Amino acid sequence: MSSDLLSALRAITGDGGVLTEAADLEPYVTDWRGMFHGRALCVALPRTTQEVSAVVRACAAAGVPVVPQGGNTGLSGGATPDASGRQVVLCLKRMNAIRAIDVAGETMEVEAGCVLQTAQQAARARALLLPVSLAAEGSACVGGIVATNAGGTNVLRYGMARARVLGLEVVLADGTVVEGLRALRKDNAGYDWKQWFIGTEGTLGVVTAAILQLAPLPRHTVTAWLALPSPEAAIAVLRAARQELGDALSGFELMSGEAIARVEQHLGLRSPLPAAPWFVLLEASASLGGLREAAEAVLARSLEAGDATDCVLAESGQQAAALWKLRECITEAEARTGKSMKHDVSVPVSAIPAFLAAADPAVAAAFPGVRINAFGHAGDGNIHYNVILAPGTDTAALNVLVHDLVVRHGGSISAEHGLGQYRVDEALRTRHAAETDLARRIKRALDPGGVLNPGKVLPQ
Ligand code: 2HG
Ligand code: ZN
Repeated sequence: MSSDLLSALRAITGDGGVLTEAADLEPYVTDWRGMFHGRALCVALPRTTQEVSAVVRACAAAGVPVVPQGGNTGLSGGATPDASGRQVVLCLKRMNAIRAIDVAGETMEVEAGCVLQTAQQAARARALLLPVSLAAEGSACVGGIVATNAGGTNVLRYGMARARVLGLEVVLADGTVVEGLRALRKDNAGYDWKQWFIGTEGTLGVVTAAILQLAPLPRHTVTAWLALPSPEAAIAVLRAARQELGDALSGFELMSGEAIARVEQHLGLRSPLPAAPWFVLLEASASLGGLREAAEAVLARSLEAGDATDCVLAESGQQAAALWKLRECITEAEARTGKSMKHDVSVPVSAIPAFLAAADPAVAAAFPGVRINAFGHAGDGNIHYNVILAPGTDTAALNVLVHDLVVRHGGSISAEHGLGQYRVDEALRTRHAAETDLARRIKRALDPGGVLNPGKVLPQ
């Protein structure tokens, strides 16, 4: 039976289109952090939408589940197959064309397997900005960015991946290709069905191509690094930045002093300011002038009010990149410190200080010896409240404690990393039953046979 399917998949995908050797499968059956391990019947690498459709149809006919995968940079195990060895990993990397860029319309049509950074560079070469930016952009693929509704560092200004998607091409669980590659800002002709495939992690369909809304490439950028006494102060600085910079404010990252100390210790980088309880990395960009003056006004106001105790403004692109490097290396420094539990949470921006004030002592009291690694995109309410474990930490109890506090502060247990397989149980526990029931009804309607990424987002 499985050899019939393998022959069919080989016939569909041509040379190099099916991998079965254990060594070849390894990079596709484990996530990049090494947290989730699975097995697979094979990896299929189609080259066209028609081949994706044929692969899905063949798998559905054989009753074999399909696990879509792009750059395999997710943090929730959404692209890792289960342990059965029966699932087919459907890797979209060979579908990587940038099909078209419409400069006047500020849109780009791109295939799912195109690396995000490649798409960003192609936009930049035409004086346009593809404003989805995240640490994994050198490997993450556009299809995964869409399918997981990725967030990142400029959501505050440009929204999550969802906000960039104008049109989609999708393969359904029965192999049907749904063609919705329309480059329209306004399209109210019925259900906006593309939303069903954005952020649903390949459980309702396989994204094969997208039309993305680009933005004008700003001519000027300012980047600042501030030392702060507290999260309350950070919210006051954010308010000042919104008043002085308005929509030009594109990034507002909050990092604990411990998070930056770990980056300095493990990666040999240096913060331009001495140790402080908290740091903020603030960025704004615009094409009109006056940006630097506005940023200086934010810093002056913040220093005067005591919300910032020290600050620097980058004097060059190189200095700005060094500041971003400090921020982007926090995940790696955390990994080098020890095993951690990730909590990708969001609360209303104004509730960030109260959430942290409640969570820090509660976690310290219940789990002696753990270290909290709190950082994130405070401008949009997303805190990565990661906890570096001590020997014997009860991780299930830790999740419950943190997530219950998140819910109590009006938050979500996944701001941007999605549920994958990692947070399915916690989502079930913390969401309203009617929300889960609605999701189940949609899953049943679009994938009655359970072909697409079973066990992800919803329990199997
Ligand atoms: C980031 O903001 C990523 O750098 C990773 O979302 C966060 O390591 C994490 O938990
Ligand atoms: Zn993040």
